Amino acid sequence: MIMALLNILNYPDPRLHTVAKPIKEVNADIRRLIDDMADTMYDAPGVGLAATQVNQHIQLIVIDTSKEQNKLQVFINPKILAKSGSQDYEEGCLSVPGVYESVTRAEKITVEALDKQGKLFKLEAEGLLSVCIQHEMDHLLGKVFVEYLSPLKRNRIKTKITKLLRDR
Ligand code: GNR
Ligand code: NI
Repeated sequence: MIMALLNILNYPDPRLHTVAKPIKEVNADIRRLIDDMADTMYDAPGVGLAATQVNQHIQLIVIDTSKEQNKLQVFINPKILAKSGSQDYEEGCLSVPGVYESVTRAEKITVEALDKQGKLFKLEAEGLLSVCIQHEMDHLLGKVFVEYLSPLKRNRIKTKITKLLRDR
């Protein structure tokens, strides 16, 4: 099997702030992108990837929070129907390499989305899966998790990553 690894945009790339459009039809092109995004996520490695991060501004997310990394979950045009509670989680992001910071989000969520076959499904999530879905849905809105941090922290992160990318 030939893998296609996609380039991941790094913060503070302005393209990360693009708002993604809904997908009209789950066709072969979309399924190819899903496969390439999954390969890219597993290779990184990461537990999630939003199409925004690979410069595709459509509402598509892949997630795998399983220990064995063998339970791929696909969310197309996801909508949060309900949320409750709150939790703090130390988040990281493939677009913000080497940065881990605590973010407060809803504890439990109910999400509706289309799967890889274009079939509507509903899911209740908590813990890491809930955090990850919320983190990825933010990407689709053009939002990166560092935007929850103070301007001081965010500026330090911008400088750190710009240097990291310059020196590599
Ligand atoms: O790989 C990832 N790990 C992670 C850890 C805690 C909270 C969120 C995440 S998502 C991240 C992959 C990523 O950047 N997805 O957009
Ligand atoms: Ni991310």
